Amino acid sequence: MLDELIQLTILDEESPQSFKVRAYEKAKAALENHPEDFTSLSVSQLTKIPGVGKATATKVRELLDAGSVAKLETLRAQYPPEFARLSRIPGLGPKTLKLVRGQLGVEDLDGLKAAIDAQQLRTLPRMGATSEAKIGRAIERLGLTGKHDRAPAADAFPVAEQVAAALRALPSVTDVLVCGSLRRMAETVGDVDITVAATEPTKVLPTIGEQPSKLGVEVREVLAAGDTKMSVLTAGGLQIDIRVVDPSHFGATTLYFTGSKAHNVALRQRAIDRGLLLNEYGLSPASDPQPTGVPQPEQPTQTPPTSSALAASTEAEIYAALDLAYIPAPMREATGEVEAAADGTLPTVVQRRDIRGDLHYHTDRSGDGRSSLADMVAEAASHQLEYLAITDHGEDLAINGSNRLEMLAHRDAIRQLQPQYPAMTLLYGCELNIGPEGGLDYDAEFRASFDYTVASVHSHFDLPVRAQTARMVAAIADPTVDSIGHLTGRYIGRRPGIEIDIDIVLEALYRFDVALEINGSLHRLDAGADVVRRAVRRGVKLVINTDSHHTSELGRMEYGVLTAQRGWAPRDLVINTWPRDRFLRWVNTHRTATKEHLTP
Ligand code: DGT
Ligand code: CA
Ligand code: CA
Ligand code: ZN
Repeated sequence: MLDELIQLTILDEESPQSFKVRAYEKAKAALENHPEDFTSLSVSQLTKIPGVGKATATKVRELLDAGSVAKLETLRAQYPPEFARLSRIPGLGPKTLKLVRGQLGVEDLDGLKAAIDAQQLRTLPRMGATSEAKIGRAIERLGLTGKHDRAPAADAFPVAEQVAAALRALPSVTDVLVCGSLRRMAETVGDVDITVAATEPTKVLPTIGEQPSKLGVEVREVLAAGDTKMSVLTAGGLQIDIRVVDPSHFGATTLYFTGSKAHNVALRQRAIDRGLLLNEYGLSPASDPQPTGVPQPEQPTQTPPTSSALAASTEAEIYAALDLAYIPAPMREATGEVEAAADGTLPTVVQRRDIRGDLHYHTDRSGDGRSSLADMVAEAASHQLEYLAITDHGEDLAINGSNRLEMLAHRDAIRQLQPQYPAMTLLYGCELNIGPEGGLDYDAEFRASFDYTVASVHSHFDLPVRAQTARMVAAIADPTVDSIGHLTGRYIGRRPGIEIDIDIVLEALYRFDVALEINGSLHRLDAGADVVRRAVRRGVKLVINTDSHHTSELGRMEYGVLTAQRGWAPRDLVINTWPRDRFLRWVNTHRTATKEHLTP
């Protein structure tokens, strides 16, 4: 609710810096950091939380009590999702958006595209042909298509997880799984698909009945409602499809609704080749061929669950019955996984439980970090990590970076904390900034004094491909760089990221033995699965990180791992699955080579 309120208030006040916006943002951070459940607090109790003002407290209470907020409803009426969504496009600030709407009558993406095609944007104050072209290119590169825009995974995941949790609490429900493209870890999704197993499948959805808010999210519209199927549109404009089935064929249904469609087709063909029938109810023997021309009495197109099913309750038994290795959901895109699962060449992809360290991790030493060193380290320890690189920003990142003296003091603090954590090795690290020509922070000698570094792009997103590639290669070739963070700097659905010649960059990573990060932030998922798959083919080392800036962000590791699976990343190529000794040996070799390189 607060995120949406902030977004719409920025539009309304025409500035992300307005007093109201800042108050909401401050309150949001305060509530997120509040250690206790605040849902039963009164308005006056809420305002006692430092950072929460009266206006926000009232709205939070209103939402908790009434399920909606009047102010937000008013803003929504003024700025419908099709319009509000335009503010994601780089170059379209709230002031420009107001003009685009007021003077050109643009209400949605199609209108905006038409205005660009008609060269109308350049006629507005403070705009020109260059900024018009830039906006046009951003729309193209973000893959925005129209009203039925796909939602970034970062928007869909929290909603899906909330609804799944609400469904889990309903009577007779035994299992809930988010399926579809979200389970396959696609970067953007058309809609959310959720499969529910229940001992009394027809009794679950009717209990929601007239109160769709029981789904745990704000519902704008119920699109369809039956006993075992339901589709709703959330206030944020996301469609959610729900199906409820008997636990006896839950696996067959989740397999079907996870897709992809092309993967399903390949599986069904394999079943047919073996005289079997695969559908959303299970894998069963195909019925004997009927003589043609004879009318077939009540032959249902979809076989209901029968005792003849060979496999139906779990996905694993269906794959096994088709003589296939189990295929993790993110790999189900019909890009060779069925063939590989059949001939035993499917790679053993990395799993969450294989991860032993996090190598991109911030504290409030960084301007954008929100938890202390002590808290961040304690949180990592509670996740049983064996090694942790604390990589606060280098000095070139203007407001967020640290100078040498600050870094050295930080190193002392890290060293002092180490004895408390005998089971976890703390590395004094740094997130270096890759400058427009590949330059890095501090000087080589100071950079060599870190235990570990990750270098990333945080600026100059618009250079031409050749310049970006050269910039990246220069950073990779620098002997003080151990890994490259969030390769393109993209923000899915919001900022396209740099354009590079990926083959050249992968070749450089391989040659210089620099690891490529898979950043687990849902906004980034960078390097993305396609790049990861190419990196794997080239033998480039990988590292999966959370890039946490707060103790609540360690769960991102899961999304990073799923992205790695989607890129077919084998466990052994991921350096933070290695046992501590092996990992430290690799880092030390890297750092020693660095120091030798620096000694004339
Ligand atoms: P999306 O929602 O566009 O991001 O992509 P999906 O893959 O989630 O697609 P969706 O929501 O239309 O359908 C969910 C799954 O249901 C899909 O991955 C596979 C299955 N499915 C849907 N329609 C068909 C179909 O016509 N044939 C087959 N074999 N499977 C289908
Ligand atoms: Ca879907
Ligand atoms: Ca769907
Ligand atoms: Zn970072």
